[in-house]
Amino acid sequence: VNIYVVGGAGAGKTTLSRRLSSHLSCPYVNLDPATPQEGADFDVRAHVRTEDIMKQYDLGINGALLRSMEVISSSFSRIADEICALGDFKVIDTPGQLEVFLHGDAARRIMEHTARCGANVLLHVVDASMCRTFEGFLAAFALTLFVEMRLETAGIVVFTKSDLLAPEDREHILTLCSPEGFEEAARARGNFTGGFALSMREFLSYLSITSRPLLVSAVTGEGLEELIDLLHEVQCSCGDLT
Ligand SMILES: Nc1nc2c(ncn2[C@@H]2O[C@H](COP(=O)(O)OP(=O)(O)O)[C@@H](O)[C@H]2O)c(=O)[nH]1
Ligand SMILES: [Mg+2]
Repeated sequence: VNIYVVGGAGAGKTTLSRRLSSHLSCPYVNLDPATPQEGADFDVRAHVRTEDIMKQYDLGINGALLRSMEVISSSFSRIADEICALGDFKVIDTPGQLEVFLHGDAARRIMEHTARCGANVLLHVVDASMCRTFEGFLAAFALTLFVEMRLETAGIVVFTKSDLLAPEDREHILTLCSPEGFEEAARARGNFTGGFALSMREFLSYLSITSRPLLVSAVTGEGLEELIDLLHEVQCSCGDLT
């Protein structure tokens, strides 16, 4: 299983990737060309380093990040082969900013290639604090759908930093993950947000959050065992996340 950990900047991708790889005793892969990662079993920075691209092409950080992804794309098969050579389970950390990973075709080309050596799974990391309001939850939900569509891969949604949630926020998030709770919250809005939510509710069933809402904390370890069980199930069922 190739576990691609994706999500917004600062959502907790690297922290969770590191914990998962140590729990599963499996390789940790760094696909972020801008961030050095000590002791990674494969580091894309062996191929491209964003700080070098900045100098070489006289680019700012954003331009250099996008250019870095183009360089990655041009050597995708070598990178994917090296990742595949690492074994069965591997945790693959992605660039800090989600849109960098989604830019161009680097991610899709690598993922298409690694699908030959195991099922690809997206672990979509969402900062739980973003989902304390219905609007925030809806935005996270829409973003997840967008990412799964863009990468043509099904995912597991993980709400991170659960240790920072107040008990009532935790309850609220779990309620919104149920189709009934979601619909009730949408109907209570009744404006643009409510209408949008109701038109989207059918898609909720495509995401893992309805059947298995996972609140995870890298600090307390909450939800980690459950997440690992789910990943093992994915391995046994060859990628079926339901
Ligand atoms: N309280 C708390 N902080 C976390 C947790 N996971 C990550 N963080 C912190 O959030 C920040 C961003 O984490 P990082 O893994 O680098 O995010 P990334 O940009 O998605 O890779 C760091 O300061 C982490 O220490 C968590 O479960 N609980
Ligand atoms: Mg990171």
